[in-house]
Amino acid sequence: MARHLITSALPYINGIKHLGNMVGSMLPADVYSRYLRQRGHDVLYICATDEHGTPAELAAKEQGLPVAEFCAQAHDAQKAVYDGFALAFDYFGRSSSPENVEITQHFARRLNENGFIEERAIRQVYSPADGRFLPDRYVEGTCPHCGYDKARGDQCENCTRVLDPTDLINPRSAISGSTDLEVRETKHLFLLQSKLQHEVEAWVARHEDDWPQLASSIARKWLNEGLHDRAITRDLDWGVPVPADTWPELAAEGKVFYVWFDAPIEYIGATKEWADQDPANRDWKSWWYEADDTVRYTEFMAKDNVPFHTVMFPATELGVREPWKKVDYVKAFNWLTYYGGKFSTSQKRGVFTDQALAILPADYWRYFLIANAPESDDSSFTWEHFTATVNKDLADTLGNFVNRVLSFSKKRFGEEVPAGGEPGEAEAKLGEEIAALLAEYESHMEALQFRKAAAALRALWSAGNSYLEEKAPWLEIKTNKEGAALTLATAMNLIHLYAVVSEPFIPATAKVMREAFALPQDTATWVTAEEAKALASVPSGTPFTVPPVLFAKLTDEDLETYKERFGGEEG
Ligand code: B3M
Ligand code: ZN
Repeated sequence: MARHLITSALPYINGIKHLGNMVGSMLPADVYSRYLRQRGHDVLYICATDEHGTPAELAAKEQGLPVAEFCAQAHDAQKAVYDGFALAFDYFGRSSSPENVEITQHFARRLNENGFIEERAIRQVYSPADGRFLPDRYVEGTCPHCGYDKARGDQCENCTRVLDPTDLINPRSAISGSTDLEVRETKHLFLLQSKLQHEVEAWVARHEDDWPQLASSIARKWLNEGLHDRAITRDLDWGVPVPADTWPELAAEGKVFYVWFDAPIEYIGATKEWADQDPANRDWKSWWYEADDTVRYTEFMAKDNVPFHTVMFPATELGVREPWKKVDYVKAFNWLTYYGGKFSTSQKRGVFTDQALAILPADYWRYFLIANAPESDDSSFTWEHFTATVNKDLADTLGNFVNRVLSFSKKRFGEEVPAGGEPGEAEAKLGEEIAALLAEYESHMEALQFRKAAAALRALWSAGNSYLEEKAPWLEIKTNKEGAALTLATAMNLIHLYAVVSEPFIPATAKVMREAFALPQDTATWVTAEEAKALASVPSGTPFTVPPVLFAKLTDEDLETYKERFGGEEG
């Protein structure tokens, strides 16, 4: 049994996230965590809201709330949505926690002691109209690299280049819109990444061949550009305070750490938050400190977050000169687009996580999103594709199979799994096929290839339908009642197998399928190859019930309604 630490990129606190944000981080992390738990591994899945930085302040300002109050409310609102999607975090923390303040300040002190932090006077954008410096997203303007005119001061979301606010062309205040901006001198702490370049390069070189191409190519690109010293403090009212014991002047000026300095440290902070809930039984440090040989750490994120996770955070962890766990595997995703364009909160384009749950249960979304995850390339959400996939894969292939097997058997043999004769050639062939498909599914999951894993799961579901069509118990029963009983009993064992192996993707539906059978001690967490071949885990005589139809088919009217409400290709 291995110890698996899993983290997914921390969603910014500023509002309910759209489906694209979830499919590129939390959802695949949940599917993978569930799978590993079912395979018997010791798994800790950690995430949190990313509560500092300009996104938090701007969002709080918009709602006329103090930032701390806004963050508390927004954290709970996001957590409620993720609960609705059955994202089974071991802990979903808050980067504004005391634990994260403590660890972030510790990291900063250690970096300073080791000569990797330097105080520098820099010229920063100041807005007289707003009476304050404008760091990061407080400035918007045109990206000097790609010309995108809504680039933010910290990163251009169009070309993902990391920017400095003073780089922007035609800069304007994101608070007041004022273009009357000055550049004034102010002092900040710099993380001397340039001094860690070689160590980071050596570390990346040891891992990049294992990582998906998307992650390793972005890390390599950043390294080839050369690591620049980066300001890791800001003139903001909200954030992890610079500790006065080490930097009294900057602390007195109210400087806080840059959000991307403290956010990755919150992975550790949230693990301590988790342990602080039950200190007698939870050892947070064993997951992070001197854990290189005992823990495998996998991170999930979208491509724009890769630089921070493969270069800046490892540089920080290397610079503290303490044995903190660094990531082993970076599962990076491309973008989920909406009809090829970007999801947009402000332009109300796309489906947001709370809206999705309001129209359909989580499993419809979980399956579609993972089966079409933007792994090797961007993928586009369209209502046409969504409704077609739900109808074909979920309603017809899985749902219909379960319903017609259980309904027909109940009607003709009663409410217990019927006693059939000895399995014949068809059952032996089916067993071999199921075992082979299960092995394929497992290998894709172990390789974190979610689209391929979904395809293998779909093939498992389809194999049941093919068997049923081939045996046709509704005809078989006319001439061979015992044969029909065998067919139905075999199909019911498939349903139980589907319940076990589909759980990572569609946990609620998996539970319904499993609970259809009154198995006294149904503790199966996975299915061995032998059990897959035998298809006899649910013995004849086991009482069963027929659950409601697992997935409702979506109609053309549904499709038109969704497109009307959320915008379609013409939007
Ligand atoms: N809050 C997500 C984003 O860039 C960012 C991730 C932090 S992970 C430490 O949208
Ligand atoms: Zn750009």
